[in-house]
Amino acid sequence: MGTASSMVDFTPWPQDLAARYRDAGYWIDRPLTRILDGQLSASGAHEAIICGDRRFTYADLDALSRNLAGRLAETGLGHGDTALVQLPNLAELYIVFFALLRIGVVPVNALFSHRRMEMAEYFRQVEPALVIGSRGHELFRDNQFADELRGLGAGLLLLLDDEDPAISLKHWLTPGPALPENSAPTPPHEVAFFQLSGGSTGTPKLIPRTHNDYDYSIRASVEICGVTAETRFLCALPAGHNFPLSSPGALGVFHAGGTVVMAPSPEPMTCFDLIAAERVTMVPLVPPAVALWLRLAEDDPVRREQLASLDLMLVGGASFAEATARRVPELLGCRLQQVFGMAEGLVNYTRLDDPPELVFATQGRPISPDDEVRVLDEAGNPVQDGTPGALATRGPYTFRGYYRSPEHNARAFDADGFYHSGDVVVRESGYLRVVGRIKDQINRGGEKIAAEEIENLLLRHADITHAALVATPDAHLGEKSCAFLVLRDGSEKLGPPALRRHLLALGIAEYKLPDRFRFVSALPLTAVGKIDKRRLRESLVNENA
Ligand code: OOB
Repeated sequence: MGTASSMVDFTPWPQDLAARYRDAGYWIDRPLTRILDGQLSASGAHEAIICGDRRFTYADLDALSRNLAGRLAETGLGHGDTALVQLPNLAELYIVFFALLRIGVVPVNALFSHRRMEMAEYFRQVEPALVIGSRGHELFRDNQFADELRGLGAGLLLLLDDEDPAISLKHWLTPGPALPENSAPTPPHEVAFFQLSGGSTGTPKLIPRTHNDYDYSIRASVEICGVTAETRFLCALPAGHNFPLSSPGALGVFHAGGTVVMAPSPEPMTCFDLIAAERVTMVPLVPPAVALWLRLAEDDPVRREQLASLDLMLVGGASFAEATARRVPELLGCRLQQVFGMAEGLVNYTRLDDPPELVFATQGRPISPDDEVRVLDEAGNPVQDGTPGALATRGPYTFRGYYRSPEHNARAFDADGFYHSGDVVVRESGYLRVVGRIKDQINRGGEKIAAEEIENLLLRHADITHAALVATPDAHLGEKSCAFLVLRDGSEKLGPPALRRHLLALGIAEYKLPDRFRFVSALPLTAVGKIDKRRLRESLVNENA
């Protein structure tokens, strides 16, 4: 268990920059829990979360998170401790988040689509004292995985919907021991929680986010996106992801005193019904979901009328075609705001008063005047505006290092502390367009897949000697993944079902399964002997032509 003096380690900002961010009023040295505290006096009775037929006021959200915090503190959990949390899109996700922040326990919010491989990896990295999951997830349906985690040192394991009160999260949310006087969030300049990196490496990386940096990105996003107490925000993307959490996200909505309406997924039928029933005004979506919404609205004028209250759609996470962007206001009757962000920090928005050509054709400009963005050529020199180059950035809410990953950090950051995101962008008059990618990642409709992670797992198959995962264009998802494989001489032919079974048995999330497989006698190499992924991608495009 943690002690008051222990802290979760992270790479801090240099003193001079930290001072600048404080002087400019970005870092205000308040914990993220003040997002709730701020609402209580003003609007405790106002609805904070609508989740199915359950409605939670700000007073409820406060009380429930205090109940849980009090019970957790009683077990000795506190500063220096971490938690691994995996919950679906339910109010409990926010309640647990605030409860943990209150007592200075640092959570990782795993995605609900994550399976054994991802959960075990996050567990290994943060060594959590507490795990919170759901019986609704295959991993926790029986007790095997839970027992394994206990064996590995998880002192406390709570499950959302368990019958045994000793481990039922529902029970832990009921009033119990009061929150001890001396319990408090971690200091504002220290780690509040971990964000998940989309990643491009063999193992998923964690991003320490401090109260100060995250809180600033939330407050500024609220301004930029016009969130108010009247905002009714539909959370249909995975709620722990940086986009629906903080850009401006549910936390931005709580900051402004508005209402978050939970949806299980962005599936349009359910979402349209929710929008009509709850008079939703704002929604963040990834491009493939927008395409589905457009199709439903176009096919069915009655459905389209359900969107009457919708005022603003934020679209981000993956490339969004200009032609599709233009159809959003036309067909859905709402305004559009493009978002180009990353869990590592930097978030760009088109502004609500921008002319249409910027809103439709760019991914916006950074939140902060102190977001420093460099667009670099292959030698690392700045390119002219209008020329594509690699994005590098530092600023008041862009992290300075992945958790316990010195080798990867040495590559991801340059000597000036700029984070190289692996995106290729074009900058004009301060606005960015995302035009490509140099990181070895597939962006499958906003869900990120690190090629190396999947390649390593494919290579664990006894019959596979070489593996390369590449992106292939897809009309619906933007990109899908294709695995090129070289099989051991004389091995039996391996079909896609057997390969998928192999990967699923290793416990990876289903979205990471290659959509296609191609068998080749050798992988093409570049002049320096690296796998020539460009050639592999081109061979797929030619195949489709
Ligand atoms: C968001 O965060 P992540 O961490 O899942 O992914 C970040 C990466 C970016 O580096 C970029 O490659 C891609 O996702 N991306 C976009 C994009 N927005 C993100 N690529 C093209 N166009 C866009 N608009 O995806 C995220 C975090 C906060 C807000 C919004 C998205």
